[in-house]
Amino acid sequence: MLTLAIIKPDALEARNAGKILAHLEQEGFVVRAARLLKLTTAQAEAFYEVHRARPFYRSLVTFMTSGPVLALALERDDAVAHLRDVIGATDPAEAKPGTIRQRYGRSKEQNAIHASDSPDTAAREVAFFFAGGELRDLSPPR
Ligand code: 3AN
Repeated sequence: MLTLAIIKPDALEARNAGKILAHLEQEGFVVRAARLLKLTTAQAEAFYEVHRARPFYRSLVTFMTSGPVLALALERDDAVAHLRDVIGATDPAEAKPGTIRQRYGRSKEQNAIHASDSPDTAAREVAFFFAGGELRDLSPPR
């Protein structure tokens, strides 16, 4: 099963991307696709469309376009639920010890990493960043 993670601009700026990726691999996730990109305003608005009515929407779009992000398609058993556990609560101050957001998040907005919140969302979000052919073939190396 696949899910989508995004290492956010705050974590890349702090050079925490490698530590976060190591944490994810340690948790059994396999990287099926990865892309470093700077989101356009239109892309960030579309990605966070469900939050359009929320008071933090404009600020979130501004933050998510403030620097590069690293989008990751990750595979594991029960990937969606497990990744939500590994990242921790939205607010790093409330995230359990040892979670990625507790370790690397700065604030409720600048919280280091995004993870899809349901299997349906994961399918949509993986497709937002990656075409089917870009997902790495998991067959053993020849
Ligand atoms: P999560 O990322 O834990 O699923 P959501 O989906 O409620 O949380 O929010 C999406 C993103 O919006 C969060 N990752 C965070 O960057 C930002 N956000 C959520 N709540 C707030 C808030 N109260 N103030 C500022 N930013 C927020």
